[in-house]
Amino acid sequence: MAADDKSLTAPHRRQGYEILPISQKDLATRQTSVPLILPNDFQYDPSSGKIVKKEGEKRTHLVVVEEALELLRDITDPVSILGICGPARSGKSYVVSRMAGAHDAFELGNKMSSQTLGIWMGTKVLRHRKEGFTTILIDSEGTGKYSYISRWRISQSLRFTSYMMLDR
Ligand SMILES: Nc1nc2c(ncn2[C@@H]2O[C@H](COP(=O)(O)OP(=O)(O)O)[C@@H](O)[C@H]2O)c(=O)[nH]1
Ligand SMILES: [Mg+2]
Repeated sequence: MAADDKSLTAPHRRQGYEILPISQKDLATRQTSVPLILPNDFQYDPSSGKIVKKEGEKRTHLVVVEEALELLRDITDPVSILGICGPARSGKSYVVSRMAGAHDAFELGNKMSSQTLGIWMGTKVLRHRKEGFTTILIDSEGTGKYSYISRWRISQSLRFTSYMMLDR
């Protein structure tokens, strides 16, 4: 769903926000969200927008996705982060998609297992017209029985990601 659906973006406008692309780079126009942090045994393929399992690689740590960092480097405004974390299948991706002014800016789950892997970033940001700051939207892998990553690691990664971005 395009972010210019008037009924989806009316609440943003009322609060003084506009929804803008995070960057003018092609990737930001082709995809509504991109992975920011992935487990090391997965790789991002920017041409398809999918993440691919690296066969034979053991999962040992999380890695930052360079293509997502490149988009962040284009922001010149002061930045705030709006991230969501919690149990799988609790509507996180749906809520953060609505924050982006769309129905499905972040992939929605229809299985019991977590649909979102690692930590993802929206390619649309909210910009407050008067205050002049940019809010980046972050979605995260659900925690719980079917999750790959523990709740602790997700919340730590989100905190660390926010810290890195705000400290630029
Ligand atoms: N009816 C309804 N469905 C919802 C709501 N929030 C999420 N869903 C649906 O529930 C499923 C899981 O939501 P998702 O956002 O992917 O959950 P996540 O795993 O926490 O990210 C999806 O099919 C959503 O469309 C809601 O408020 N109402
Ligand atoms: Mg999700």
